[in-house]
Amino acid sequence: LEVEQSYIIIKPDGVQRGLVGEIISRFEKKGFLLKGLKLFQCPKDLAQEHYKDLKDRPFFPKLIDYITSGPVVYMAWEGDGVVASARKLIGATNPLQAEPGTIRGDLAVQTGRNGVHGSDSPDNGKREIALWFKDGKLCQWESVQTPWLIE
Ligand code: DAT
Ligand code: MG
Repeated sequence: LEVEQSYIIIKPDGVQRGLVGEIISRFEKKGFLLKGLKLFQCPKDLAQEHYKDLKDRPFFPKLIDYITSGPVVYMAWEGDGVVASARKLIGATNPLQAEPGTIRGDLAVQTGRNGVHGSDSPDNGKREIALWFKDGKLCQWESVQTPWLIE
């Protein structure tokens, strides 16, 4: 049986603002399993492919400029229900509407600088992980915490 995975990006503003540890910490402490991670400057063509569903939106060029403007940290996180749960941990797209306690609710003020990306469906999780982890290699490991998180 396949375990669900979500693709998460700490966007350039999150890296520049020194929030990498804070953001990773939210997913770690929740109890999801980190299966892949890289600090990386995203080229334009990859950004365009990643956000291809938004290519006709007026903000698309600015979104591509932003996501390629500096290094990002990208990750694959695993666990039952991780996609929907990560979206809740991240909060609403507009940080001013995001609930306190969420990453965007606590750490950001503008949609165009909302700090973090999370897959919106398990299928997109798969698609995005395949797109960014080109060699297809995630780290295969088990955490000693798992028996204390999952009965
Ligand atoms: P999310 O990142 O919450 O999944 P999305 O997939 O609809 O949101 O959009 C991707 C990113 O594009 C989003 O994080 C920020 C930017 N964006 C979305 N809607 C926008 C808008 N109306 N104006 C400016 N940027 C926007
Ligand atoms: Mg989205």
